Amino acid sequence: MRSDARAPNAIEPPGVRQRHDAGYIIRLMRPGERDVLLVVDVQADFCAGGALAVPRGDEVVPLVNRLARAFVHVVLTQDWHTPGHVSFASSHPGRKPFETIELAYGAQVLWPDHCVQGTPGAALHPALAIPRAELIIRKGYRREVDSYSAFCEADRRTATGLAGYLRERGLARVFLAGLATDFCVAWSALDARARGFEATVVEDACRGIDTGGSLAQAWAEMAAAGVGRIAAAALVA
Ligand code: VGL
Ligand code: ZN
Repeated sequence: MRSDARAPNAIEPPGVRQRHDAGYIIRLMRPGERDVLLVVDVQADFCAGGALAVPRGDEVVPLVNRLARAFVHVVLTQDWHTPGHVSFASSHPGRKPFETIELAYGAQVLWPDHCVQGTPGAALHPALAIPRAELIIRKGYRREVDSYSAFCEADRRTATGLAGYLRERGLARVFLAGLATDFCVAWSALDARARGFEATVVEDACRGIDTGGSLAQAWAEMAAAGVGRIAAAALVA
């Protein structure tokens, strides 16, 4: 990230520090009292050996742990589905994972069974070490409705309560890391913006699924919505 490459969504933090790194000047920012790290779905099923493994998903874990130590406030999310959940291909006879169907609330990508409540696959990744996390938001826990977003279920009406929590605590800037960039991270970032929060994706602390062009589409939608992008190096010195 070049210091002179002032992207439209670049962050102008108070107390900017700088680090010189291989010819680049990296603007460092120290997360403060109004900033929160939202760690999205770093769960066993989304990592190697899991039911819906995100390519190289495990790689984010050490970086997410380091990021979390740099933040005053950290919130985690957990994808948390019932058995027989509507987002599972196995719930729709004749359908296969990664196909899309139309449900009452709109298009739904079908997935392998994953993150079933209380199963080992739904647990946070065993190497995730964030003892200070203040809140864990579980989402997608109703059989008939999915929820990629940490803020709002796929019916686009039912709130998870996260926006209220952040507002009541004076947390205005949301930094996102975790899995998957093109689904739960992107939907959460977009919903954060729609609810009046600043949102910035820590790009190298996320990994995508990328099915049917979903990754490029997610980045385009996030850019259009004013979601910022930052490298972890700007936050962890
Ligand atoms: C996710 C697909 C299905 C995610 C959750 O965490 O991005 N993706 N459920
Ligand atoms: Zn899910």
